[in-house]
Amino acid sequence: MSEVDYTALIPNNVDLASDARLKRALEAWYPKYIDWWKSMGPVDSQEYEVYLRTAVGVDSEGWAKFGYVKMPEYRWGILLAPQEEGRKIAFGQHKGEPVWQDLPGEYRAMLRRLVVIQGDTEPASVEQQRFLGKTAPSLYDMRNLFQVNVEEGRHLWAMVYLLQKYFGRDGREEAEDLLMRTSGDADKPRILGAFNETTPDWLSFFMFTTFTDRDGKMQLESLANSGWDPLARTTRFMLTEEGHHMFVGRTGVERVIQKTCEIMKEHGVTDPADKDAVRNHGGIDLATIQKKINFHYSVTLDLFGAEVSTNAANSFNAGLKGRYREPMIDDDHQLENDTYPVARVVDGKVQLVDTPALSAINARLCDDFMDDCEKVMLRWNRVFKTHDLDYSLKLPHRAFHRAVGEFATTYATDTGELISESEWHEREQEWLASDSDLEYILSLMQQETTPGKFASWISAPRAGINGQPGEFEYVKLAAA
Ligand code: BYC
Repeated sequence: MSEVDYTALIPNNVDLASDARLKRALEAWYPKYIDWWKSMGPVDSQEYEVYLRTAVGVDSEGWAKFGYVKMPEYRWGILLAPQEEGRKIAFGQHKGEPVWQDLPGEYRAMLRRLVVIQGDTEPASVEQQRFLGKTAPSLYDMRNLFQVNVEEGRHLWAMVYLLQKYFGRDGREEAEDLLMRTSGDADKPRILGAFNETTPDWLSFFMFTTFTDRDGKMQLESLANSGWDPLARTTRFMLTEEGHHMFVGRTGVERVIQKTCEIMKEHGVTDPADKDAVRNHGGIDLATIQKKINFHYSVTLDLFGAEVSTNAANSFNAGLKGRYREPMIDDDHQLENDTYPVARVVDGKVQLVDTPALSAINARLCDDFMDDCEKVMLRWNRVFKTHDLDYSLKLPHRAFHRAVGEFATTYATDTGELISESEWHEREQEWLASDSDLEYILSLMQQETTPGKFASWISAPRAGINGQPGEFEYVKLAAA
């Protein structure tokens, strides 16, 4: 079945109506989810009418419709990409065997862990972003934030469906726990580090959606080739929605850079290190933008786990989690005799070391992520060229500011020079925003609610959402 049943309480294309046990379990979870949304989702926004996209199908064309929706009434559905007839496992020791439609018992624990970790990030990001609507720089941006939030909510539904359908009582307990952990909570934090950081301002939000959502893309791409077909089909459809989240991030930062360049040009500011010259005109200086890149990129690199990992080797070997765009890689997809160059600390320097490829799966995915981020930097740096400004932003070195993996115990500059812990702490503010930088950014965060108007520190987007004109009222606050 690939038609989406929108008459049901939980829209779905998985024929939920014919599985009474599962339907009951999901319907019992629904009010708990709504309670969570109302208490942990976007604050004071329950009555806003938001111009949102809702998935109404799973075909690549025409899969979504746009319209005003109050967020608690959003149709969070369970949507799987269509099943591919005759699909075979594409990698690992089961390569060439038919994909599993049922849960492969021997891999139950590994799959449960992958699904729970993926599921945990979705509500975590909504929690991290819950106050941002209050300081949205425009109605356009507020709408984009809420769009990202409701779709992360849908991605939680996607994982909860897998847990409830395939993992019995354990799955139901895990589904409950996904609503019990809270981002940043001292006792019950979210599972992965970056999802316990705060997202206090919009520059952080745009950096998060650029970098951390891009980790989401990489991880979902790796799961989209899973030999466990329900996981592959679920994540494949999630990827359809993910593109917009990264667009919001990339173009958000681009618009901040654009505004800063305009201020610099207009007021004859030539020294990019002259913070005050830009700040005096309500913009965000380039040095601070660079520092925010350094933070969000490094924290996101940690999400790939240790570069050399038995967990990753096992899930690859089992055919559960592949590499980025696995089918397009030209090798035997089993990797038993291959090596992969992994950056490691040798003799006090960062060097590439040939490592068994199976254990270097995380390192490779992380490298692919870094390449993808370089493309984003090219886009951002193009803005300087169009303003004839001789400046470029850059990604920090992979060893910079790391808490997980090969570089967790070393201290490195933004260019990868290994230094002592004391020197790093002395120089930290060369690379990371200071409290006063962060306070300055916070001081700019004022809600702008006039349609078509934007805060002082960000320029207007090039085009509206779904072809809407500049003055379109993306969020109707009046009802609130
Ligand atoms: N923080 O062998 P290791 C997204 C744990 S984002 C805390 O190094 P492995 C989204 C690890 O759990 C994508 N703990 O790594 C974006 C393990 O603990 P246990 C989310 C960490 O397992 C924006 C131990 O360290 N999806 O969708 O190969 C908005 C050793 O693990 C961290 C996924 O990540 C950390 N950073 O890889 C919304 C996909 N890193 O089990 C959504 C599913 C590692 O020994 N998850 N640990 O107690 C995975 O594929 C893997 O679990 C990881 C870690 C890539 C996360």
